[in-house]
Amino acid sequence: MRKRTALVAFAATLTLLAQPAQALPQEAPLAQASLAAATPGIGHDYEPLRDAAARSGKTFGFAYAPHIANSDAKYKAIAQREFSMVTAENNMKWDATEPRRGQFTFNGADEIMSFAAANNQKVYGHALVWHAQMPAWAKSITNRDDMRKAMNDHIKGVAGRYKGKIEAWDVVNEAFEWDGSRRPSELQKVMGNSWIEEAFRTARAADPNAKLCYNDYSTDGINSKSTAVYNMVKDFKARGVPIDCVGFQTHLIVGQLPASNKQNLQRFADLGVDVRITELDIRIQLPASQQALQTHATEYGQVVKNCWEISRCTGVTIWGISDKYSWIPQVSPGWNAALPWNDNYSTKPALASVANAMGAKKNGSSTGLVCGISAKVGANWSTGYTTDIVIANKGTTPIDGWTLQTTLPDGQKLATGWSGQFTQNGQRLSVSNTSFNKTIKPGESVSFNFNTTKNGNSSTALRNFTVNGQQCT
Ligand code: G2I
Repeated sequence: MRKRTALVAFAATLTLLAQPAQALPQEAPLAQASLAAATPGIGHDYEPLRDAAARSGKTFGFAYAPHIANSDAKYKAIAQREFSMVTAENNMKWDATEPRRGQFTFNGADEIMSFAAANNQKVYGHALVWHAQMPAWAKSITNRDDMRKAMNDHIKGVAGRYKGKIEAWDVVNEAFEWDGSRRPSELQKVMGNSWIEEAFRTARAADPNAKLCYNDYSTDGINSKSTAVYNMVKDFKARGVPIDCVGFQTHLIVGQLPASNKQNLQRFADLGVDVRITELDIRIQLPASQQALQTHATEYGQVVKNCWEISRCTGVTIWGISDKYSWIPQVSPGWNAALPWNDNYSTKPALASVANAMGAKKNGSSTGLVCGISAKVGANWSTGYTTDIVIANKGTTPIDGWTLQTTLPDGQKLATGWSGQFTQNGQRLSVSNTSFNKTIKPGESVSFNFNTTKNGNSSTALRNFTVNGQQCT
């Protein structure tokens, strides 16, 4: 039994008020939430990288494949813990969402939206119009007006469905060649130069709140291709074509990060658009040497630093989590080791490099915050339950003001809380101190409780606890 303090006694008195109005079952089952169990195998002891990114006003994202999360608990745990933004690796593309003309299929895309909502993550939409993963029926259109209709109907169908819920859309992906000419795709050949701006105008009308981006690869330094994109963005801004952002995929080969990367991002930002690293990975020839892994780490850190030093850079998205599922070996046999987590989820030096570039704190060390959390289910009835939480200060300095965060099971809603200030955003619940339980002295603890409405989901297992952005031991 935890040592009781005056504060706990006070909170315990309030607990008596916390009984739900509904009739209680005879015996309330007890459940323990253990943080260690909630985040298996993350491979490092930094705070969640999303929390570090948030302190700089940035997001840290990843390319998400729902079928992997459904079969791999470590992938899912890292996906939930580390990232504040989700990009669909494949599920929002044209072939996935409109495999037959006019017949939209949103199963995978919807799954991504609900995963992101449950984990309080933003969604980066990828991609409305792209020459690859364009369904055969669309590729075979040869009439200009018909192609325009197909493209615009597709944009309206997909962007319209998720209107108001997408942070930013890659409206057009990969429309340029390395020499700065337009890629001779079916879109370009059938519609001519105006198709890109038409796509942006249609997207703006379909979802006026989403930021609209152009996204491409090998545009990471100043070169002919990035300059062609730059000139297009400049022209769009001058003529009032709606464009808000440019994505730099940043699929790199180790040792080849362009020296002009930051300068290139900055010149786009100076045009008045946001910039983002949208698909970062850095491939290495296998087996990866120690030296290659060091360069890999340095370059990962440098890319994050470059973004962090540009106020209009909204953040960094990495193209996957573990090498195990990376797209690289399919297209470049003999190459991989491209991500911060390897096949068995140990981390490479790149992870620490990214964490340090973001200013991430090691759990419990940098701020002196050493805490323990106990979460118990008190009353549990058919439509709701009470959770009693105790935060203990296990360190040597007082915790002066606290915010606890946790994730409620899907669909559940906070009903009423006691002895704290409660807010819910998606499934993420934040509880901050009141004036009377602000300070937790070393060796002492505070407690509070709240009722949750189940909304048909009987789970009582809360996940991903943090206090002041840090996990507790
Ligand atoms: O190619 C790397 C990326 C370049 N920028 C745009 C991104 O959208 C692109 O992502 C990749 C996905 O990571 C792959 O997962 O796009 C590929 C297709 O162009 C994706 O690969 C495809 C496979 O080629 C298919 O065989 C497979 O059916 O993924 C499909 C769905 O799993």
